[in-house]
Order: sequence, then C-alpha cells, then structure tokens
Amino acid sequence: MLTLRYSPASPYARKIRIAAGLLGLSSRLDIVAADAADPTDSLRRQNPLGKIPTLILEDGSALYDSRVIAEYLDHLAGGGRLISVDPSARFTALRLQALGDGVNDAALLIRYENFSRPERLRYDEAIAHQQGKIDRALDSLDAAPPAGQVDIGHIAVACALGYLDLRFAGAWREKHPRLGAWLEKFARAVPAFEATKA
Ligand SMILES: N[C@@H](CCC(=O)N[C@@H](CS)C(=O)NCC(=O)O)C(=O)O
Repeated sequence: MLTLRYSPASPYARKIRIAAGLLGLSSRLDIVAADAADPTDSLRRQNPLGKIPTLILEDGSALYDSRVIAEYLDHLAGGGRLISVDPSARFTALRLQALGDGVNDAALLIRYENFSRPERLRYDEAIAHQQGKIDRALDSLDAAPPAGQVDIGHIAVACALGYLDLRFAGAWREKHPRLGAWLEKFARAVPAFEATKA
C-alpha cells in the first residue's frame, strides 16, 4: 500500500488524488491527513521540507513533490497515461502543470501573507507581485484553455482554479468566462474533481 500524506484543502494533493483516480490506483493509496504546521507530525521526518503532498512507498521511502509523485503514479500505471511519452504532448502537459502549480504557489504566498503575518507586517507590494502572476496566468489560460485529452496539466489547472474558488471566493471567474466554461466541462468529464473538493 502507498500512503499519501495530504490535507483536504491542498491543491497539489488534490492533483495527486485526482491523478490516482484516473490512473485506477485509488485502491492502492491510503490517504492520511498531515499537518504541515505541527512540528510533531511525522511529515517532517518523511519529507525534510515538511510539505504536502508526500507519498510513502511500500519500502518506507518517500517521494515529493507533487510533480515527482505524479510521474511515479503514471509510471506505476504503465507510463504515458497522464504524462505522454510523445515529446510534444509531454512538454505541453508539463508546462501546463507548471503554470497551474505556479498559480497555486502565488495564491498560497498571498494567503500566507494575509493570514500568517500580523497585519502591521503585511507587504502590499509583495501581494500585488504574486497577484500579477495569477492574473497573467489566468489571462493566458482564458485565451487558450487546455485542449485535447485530460492530462496532468489539465488536472493541475483545474486544481488551481478550485483553490482560487476555495480561498478567494472565485473572483477569477468574472474576467475569465472561457476558463470558467472549461472548468465546468472538466468537472463533468472528471468526477474525481468534485469528489475531492474541500
Ligand atoms: N511544489 C510543491 C508545493 C507543495 C506545497 O507548498 N504544499 C503546501 C500545502 S498546499 C505545504 O505543504 N505548505 C506547508 C509548508 O510549506 O510548510 C508540490 O508541488 O508538492
């Protein structure tokens, strides 16, 4: 059995849970909650970075981060399923995954800035810098929503939009209607998306 250390709200862990479902690996995955803020949680011994998701393999070793875990699960499922072996499709998918994950990175930094820092230490310019990344990424995705069959890039983008819905009240939707329509279509095609909603 593989063990996935996760938290319900983590968009990176959601990406892995959805990927495992699409790859037919859910029954091999034990989903165990982790608290990255708790110094006594075994997460920090399993992954020195103390980050979610972390995958514990049957031999006790750990894999991280989510991109490495996605590669591993795809390999377990025979390879080339969610990360194509065809170079053109492969790098398109990996770039899209980097874009989706990058939106999450920026959104998380904004959230940490807003919630982890005392108000007097908040730095508006840093927040605006991260927001710019999100805005530009969403504009580019709205101009050209993910196309073709579902791959790891599509899943990463869907999870990023889901995170913006969860933490930022879906404010992205107003200016990005094509992307909103794409997400509806993705959710219909991939029931695991709704099933993994926090
Ligand atoms: N690049 C990493 C990002 C993982 C990440 O930042 N996870 C967040 C939770 S959503 C986390 O563990 N934060 C706690 C921390 O950084 O200490 C991945 O793709 O797995």
